[in-house]
Amino acid sequence: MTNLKKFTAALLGLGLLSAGTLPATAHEEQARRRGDNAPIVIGHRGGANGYLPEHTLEAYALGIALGADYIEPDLVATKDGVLIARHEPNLIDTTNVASLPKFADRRRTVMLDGVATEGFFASDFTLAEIKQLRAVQSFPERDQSFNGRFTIPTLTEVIDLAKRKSREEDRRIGIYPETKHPTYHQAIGLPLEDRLLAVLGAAGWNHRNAPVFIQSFETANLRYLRSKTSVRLIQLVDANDVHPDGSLDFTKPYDKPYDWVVSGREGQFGDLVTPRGLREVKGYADGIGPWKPYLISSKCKKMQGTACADATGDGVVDDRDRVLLPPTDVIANAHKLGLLVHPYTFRSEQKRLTGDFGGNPVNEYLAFYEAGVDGLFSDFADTAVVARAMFLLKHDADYARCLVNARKCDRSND
Ligand SMILES: [Ca+2]
Ligand SMILES: [Ca+2]
Repeated sequence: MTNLKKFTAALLGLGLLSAGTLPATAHEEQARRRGDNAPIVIGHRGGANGYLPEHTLEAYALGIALGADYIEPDLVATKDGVLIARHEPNLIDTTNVASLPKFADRRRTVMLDGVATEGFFASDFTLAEIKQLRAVQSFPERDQSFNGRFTIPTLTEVIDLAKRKSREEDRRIGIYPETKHPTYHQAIGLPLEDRLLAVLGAAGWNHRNAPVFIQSFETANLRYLRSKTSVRLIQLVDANDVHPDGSLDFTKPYDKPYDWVVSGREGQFGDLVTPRGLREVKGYADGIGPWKPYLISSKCKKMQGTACADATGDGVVDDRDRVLLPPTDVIANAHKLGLLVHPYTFRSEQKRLTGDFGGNPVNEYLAFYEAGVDGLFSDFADTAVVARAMFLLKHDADYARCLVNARKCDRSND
C-alpha cells in the first residue's frame, strides 16, 4: 500500500474522511498514473503454470524469472498436518497418483463442499508419501512434456524459494497463499488457518508489512484470521458462469461461500461486491479478488436461441464469440473504501480471449490495468509483466526515462 493509501485509510479510520466523499481518490488516480502504485503481477498457481505443471518449485521459480511479484500457493493439509501446495485436496488432476499401484487403495469418494468427489485426497497421505508423487499439467491443452518430473512442495519450501529468489534478483518477491476449502479442512480435523500462521511466523512473515496476502473464497475463516493476524487478507469472489447478456450466473455450488451454506446465510457471491457487501468485506479484509467478469464482463456477439452463436464461424463457441461490456463500478466502489482489487485469472489461450482483444492477451491486461486494478492473477506472468510495462510507458514518464537509462525499474507497489 502506498503512503497515500495508508494516510487515507488512517483518516477513514479516524472518521476524518467519509468514504462517500473521498478527496484522495483523485490523488490516488494521479499516483496510479505516475506508476507509484503500479499493479502487482500475481503468479497464479506459480505464474508459469501456462508452461509447467502448477504448484511446483520449478513453476514458481519460472514465474519469478518471468517477472511475477507474488507467487500463489494454494494450500491443502496432509494427514500429518503439513501444508502443501495443491489446487485441491483431491490430487487426481494435478499429480500422477492414479498411476501408482501402491496407492490404489487410497481412492475414495468424499463430500467436498456438498459435492461427491472421487479421487485421492491429500489428508489420506503423509508428507513422506506426498513426496513420492509427481506433478502433472492439469490443462490438457498445455505442454504435457514436464509431467512426472517435479515434486509437490510444502508451504515452507515455497517461502524459502521466495526469499532466496528475492536475494538473487534483488527485488521483493512475496507469497499469496489461498486457504482451500477451509470448512472442509476444519471438518476433517485439519484446519488450515493456525497452521498457516505458524508457518508464516516461523518465516518471520506474520505481520502487516510482510510480503504476504492470504486469500479465501470463504468469509468466516478470513474473519477468524483477521482476529489473529495483521497480514493482508483478500476476499475472493466467485461465480459459476457468465450469461449470454453478460450478467453473472450463480448456479450451485459456485453460488455462495461454502461457510454461508453451512451457516444458512442467504445470498450469493455477487452480494460481496455491492457497495453494502464491500463495506462488510472492509470490516475484515484488505481487498477483493473477484472473478474478472465482475469488473469487465462480455456478452454474445450473436445469439442462437438462448445461447451464444458461433459468431466467428470457426465451429466452436467460446470467448472469441463475445464482445466486451463497459467496466462496472466495482473497482471505483472498492477503492472508495480503500479496498484493493486483484481479479483472476488471466490466461493467454486464444479460446479464452474475448473477441475485442484480437487474439492478443496483452490487450486484455491493458483493459484491466486501464480500468484501475491493483494487481491481477496470471497463468502467464511474462505477458502480464510486458503489458504492465506498456501501461506504465503510456502513463508514467519517470518509468519511461528509467527504462531508457537502463536503471533498475522496479515498479510493483510494495
Ligand atoms: Ca488459487
Ligand atoms: Ca467461434
